[in-house]
Amino acid sequence: MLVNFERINVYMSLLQEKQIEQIAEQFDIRGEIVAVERFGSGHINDTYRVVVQSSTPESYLLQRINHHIFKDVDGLMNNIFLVTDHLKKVLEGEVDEVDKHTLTIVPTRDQKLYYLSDEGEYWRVFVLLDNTKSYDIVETTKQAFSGGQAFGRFQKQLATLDATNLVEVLPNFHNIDFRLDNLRKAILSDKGGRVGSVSDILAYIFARENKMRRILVLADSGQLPLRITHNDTKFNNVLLDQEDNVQCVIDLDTVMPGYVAYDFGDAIRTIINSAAEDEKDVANITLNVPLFQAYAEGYLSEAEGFLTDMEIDSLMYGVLLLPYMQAVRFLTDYLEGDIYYKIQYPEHNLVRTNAQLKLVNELEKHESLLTDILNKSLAQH
Ligand code: GN1
Ligand code: MG
Repeated sequence: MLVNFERINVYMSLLQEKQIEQIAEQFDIRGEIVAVERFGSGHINDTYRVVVQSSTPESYLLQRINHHIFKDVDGLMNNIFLVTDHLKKVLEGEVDEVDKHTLTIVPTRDQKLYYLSDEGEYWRVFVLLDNTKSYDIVETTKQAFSGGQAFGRFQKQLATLDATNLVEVLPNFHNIDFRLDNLRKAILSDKGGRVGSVSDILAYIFARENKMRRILVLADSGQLPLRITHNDTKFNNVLLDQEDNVQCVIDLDTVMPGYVAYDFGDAIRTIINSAAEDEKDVANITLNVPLFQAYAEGYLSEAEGFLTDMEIDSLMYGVLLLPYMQAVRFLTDYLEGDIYYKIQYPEHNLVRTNAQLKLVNELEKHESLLTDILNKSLAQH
């Protein structure tokens, strides 16, 4: 299902459009801007495509950064600059057109990485990588393999960048203790008056608390190295070319120090799911095992050389943890009255929670099968 990066038909008044065009004009964009239109399917930032006159070779992506979530915009943009700059250096000599394989920040006319408007909003521009595809739901093993290669290569390329140069943009982002504490706080304050209606879900979540702490336990005892990870490895954050080969990893907002199993698990969360992240009918949520195998093979073909044995063992923990953590996050937002994720209807966060927990359930049932597949993929290398 090719959904993302098509024009999303959201109404924009002419006034809004004019204002956003004026913002776009603050940036070092080549060519005359003729329009801006809504773009993409992110839950956090607002994204627009900047249409420039047809003779201009590049297209652009304008984003309003959600600074209620990303409070340190300066640190965030500096991270993205360091990461893309490093990737470009690594890619030199490896590929012909470096700028097609990594994001490029377009600075403001006064050479800043972002623009702060009079209204106190933060904006940035990237070169839009045309002629690429991204998928919300994976369709073929070739796509899954490419996705695995993309994130494996991304981690490998960043292994030579000093992690201490990056700020932790969202502290504790994938720390399950932190996420469960937030859920407990949301239960206590019950702002949305919804706690009574989700007691079964809460029981299911808290029954798995200890099992889901396995990565933290390993990390706290120094058994897992801290690396630079992407931290939002949804499959639609990989751009593929027309033949479904890897082209570029996008959405670098959460690139920061982390553990490899988090990236592996978050990717599998979307890849192995036969349905959407917010599927309403949980009966439709089943595991697509061949896609899991293809992603694992693609990932290990790039990453095996630098992973420790313990990191390899931790990958399966990440597979169970990430959908679980995502359910905890969606449910917390539901109980807090939907203040974090964009929603399309009132129960959206609850639907998302149930969909993720159904996935956890399926993954638990097939844990040994998936572990065997991982081990077989390893044996091939
Ligand atoms: C958010 O940027 P976007 O919409 O892809 C979220 C991720 C979640 C994801 C769930 C900064 O990502 O952590 O996995 O939604 N990003 C942030 O779809 O919270
Ligand atoms: Mg994101």
